[in-house]
Amino acid sequence: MSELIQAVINSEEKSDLRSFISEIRHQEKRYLLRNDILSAYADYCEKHQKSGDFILSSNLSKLIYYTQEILQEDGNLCLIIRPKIASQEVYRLTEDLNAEELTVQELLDVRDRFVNRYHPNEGDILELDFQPFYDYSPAIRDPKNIGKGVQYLNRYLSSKLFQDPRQWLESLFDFLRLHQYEGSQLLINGQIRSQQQLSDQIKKALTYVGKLDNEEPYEKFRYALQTMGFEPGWGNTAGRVAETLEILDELIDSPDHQTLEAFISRIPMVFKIVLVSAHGWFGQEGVLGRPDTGGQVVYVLDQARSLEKQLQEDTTLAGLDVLNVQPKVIILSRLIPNSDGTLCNQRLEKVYGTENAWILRVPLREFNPKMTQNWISRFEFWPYLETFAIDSEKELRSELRGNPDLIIGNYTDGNLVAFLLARRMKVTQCNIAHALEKSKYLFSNLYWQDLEDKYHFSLQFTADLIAMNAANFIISSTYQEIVGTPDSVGQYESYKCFTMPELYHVVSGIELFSPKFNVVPPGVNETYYFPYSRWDDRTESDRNRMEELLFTQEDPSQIFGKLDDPTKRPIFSMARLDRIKNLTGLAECFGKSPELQEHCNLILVAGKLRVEESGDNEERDEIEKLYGIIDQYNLHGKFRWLGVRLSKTDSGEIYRVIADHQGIFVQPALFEAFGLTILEAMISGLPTFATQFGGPLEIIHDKVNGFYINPTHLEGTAEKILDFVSKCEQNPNYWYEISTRAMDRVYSTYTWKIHTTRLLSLARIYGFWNFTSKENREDLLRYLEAIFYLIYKPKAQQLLDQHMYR
Ligand code: UDP
Ligand code: LCN
Repeated sequence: MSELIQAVINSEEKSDLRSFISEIRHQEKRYLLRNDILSAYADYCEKHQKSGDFILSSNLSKLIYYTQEILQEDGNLCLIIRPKIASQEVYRLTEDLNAEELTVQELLDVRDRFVNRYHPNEGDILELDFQPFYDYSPAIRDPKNIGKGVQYLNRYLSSKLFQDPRQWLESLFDFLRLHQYEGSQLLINGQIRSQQQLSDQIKKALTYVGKLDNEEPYEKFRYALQTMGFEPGWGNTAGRVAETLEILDELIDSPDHQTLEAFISRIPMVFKIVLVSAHGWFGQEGVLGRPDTGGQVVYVLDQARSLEKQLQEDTTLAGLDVLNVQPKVIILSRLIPNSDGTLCNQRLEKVYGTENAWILRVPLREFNPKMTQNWISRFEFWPYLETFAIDSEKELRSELRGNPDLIIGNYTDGNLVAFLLARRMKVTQCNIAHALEKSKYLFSNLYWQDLEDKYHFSLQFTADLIAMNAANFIISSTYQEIVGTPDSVGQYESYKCFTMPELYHVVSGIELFSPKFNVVPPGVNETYYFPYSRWDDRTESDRNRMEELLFTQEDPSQIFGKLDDPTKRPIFSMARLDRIKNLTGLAECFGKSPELQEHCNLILVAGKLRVEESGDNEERDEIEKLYGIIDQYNLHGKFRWLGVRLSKTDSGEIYRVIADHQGIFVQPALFEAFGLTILEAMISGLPTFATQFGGPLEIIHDKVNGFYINPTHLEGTAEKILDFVSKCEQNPNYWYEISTRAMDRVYSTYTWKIHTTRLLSLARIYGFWNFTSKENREDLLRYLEAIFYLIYKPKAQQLLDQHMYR
């Protein structure tokens, strides 16, 4: 980048740079983000009648394209440049157009100065730097491979195996000896005492099982294998046992990454899993659509079901039915005594459709009953997490009759609890973010002090840093969740370097190139969400009920609006009424386009109809705004708003009924981390128009199996929908083409089966990696504990003190 800047400064483009800077200086904004920069540059080019050539290929245009932020200091500009994904350079451009590169520390000081929180005379600020802890572990080199950690790790491990076979095979042997299920030894017993003996016994066992019929059940030859040193865990039939032993034999003889992955994926080492989703309203009915309760609950429940099924399949295949192994999955959440008619006040609840998956709810200790007896917003939950983890540990041990094999945290609070539990129980920890609030709220770190009363970001971001660094592995739903796109910063990437003025500077908050990151997207529950064309699986009465609810039913208590012409093509959306979900934006887009209104009706399933019924400020604002838009654009007769909380069965059917009417689904969020409703709509066969900001960009291929929209461009969005509608009117096949490709996309890439197979394979490989690498994580974990006790806990105590007086 330095060359690019020099190229601008040392050419005739210098005068353009000077005048562009002068225009920026006249702007009111002193902190410009990428959109501001791009639009200021577009204005500049228009005003100065710059040629297309200049706009497309000048060095200045390139420099502007890569510039993510501009901060105006007194006479200087500070340019934060992102030359490629996951990298950043910072330059100070002086008034006389000299460019000097700034260090991360200098940049953080500039930012502090910008908000008048820079006090060098009062001493240095605490710097958090996690980089040294990653220096001795392998790192991915090419940014395009970020998020493919396990592939990388397998290659790395197998190359080690190749370089120093003796040491690695020793470790593998030690690892194989470790495994037990509730006191019963698995895989190999004490008769095999060395790696060499293992190798010899494998050959013997292979000769033995090779003579058996492939289908011969394991229990028939269990004792013969036992005398050779092999315990249950190799397979349920002679064929499967032979296969597993052969893979191990090959791994010992000629290791490569595929054989390593194939073998480790078969090791029976995960039977009990804990999924932590702490802040609550975690239930199976009557919880969705509330503020703070959306996709995470759906995701965790479906994941629990699918994990149980996969674990059962794996244990059966491994031949562990002889030990009566019963895998167990526990979703750990908080118990809420005043649970508003839901089951959130019940200690144990079985997950529907499972044999041994449970929601275990543990109450918060009673600090101030006004708080702890009730639902607490996720932004206020921080003081209760440590004691919740301590109490949960006891409950989990008694429910599981021991420790789990894997703990998965969800969202910041669940991830912190997972860290505390995993540390105490010495178990593999996996993190799932769902949504990192830091990038969702603009300038949330820079102005954290002003936002503290409402959001307590000092606690949240500290907890994020602790949990994401502590995790053995992290799964993300998309690549861009980790490192964004060429022109936008990723959610994890935003933790790389930032200031919390007067609290700390984060110099290196996370190693984005670490193999701990893995993209493993979620699936969709295929029991409830399936193609509209599967007529035999649909229930006619449900269909009729949803048809009426959507188009004709009159019930002012939960339905607003009456359609003049219910046969018009429906535009459908369903989301919580959060500002960021932007349903009001969709209503406005519809309101501003008479042509769209001529062809379509707009139908929303969203929140509540009345401000008085909502306990959430943001929801109340959105309700009022929606009524305002309906009146302003006179949408009466073309618009329906259902303030209903649908059961799963109904929500599945509602998408299909919209598809029966050849409707479309629109997801207009200002930012969406992933977007489960998009999968639900697509698998039902609905052509889907989704925001281009966030995860949907990876789910949909524009104009192939769905469409992108820019929800901040209302006219553009309306045009895109209209274009689709008119194509469908000209060619009735068009709707079916997109619909079919949408369904195919979900089935090929977004199923829970794919998700859990991958997740369990990760759990095994990271378990093995921790063991064999003898990677000393203790120093990192001690550093994280120091942050927890010295920064997090005092802040949490302050918040608790405030809660005591509520
Ligand atoms: N949902 C629902 N009723 C509502 C709103 C949403 O059942 O009124 C469900 C929806 O079907 C989806 C989930 O809640 O399964 C929302 O997940 P998504 O990932 O789209 O967004 P989030 O709410 O997590 O941000
Ligand atoms: C949270 C979100 O905001 C959504 O984008 C995701 O789909 C959901 O969690 C599940 O991960």
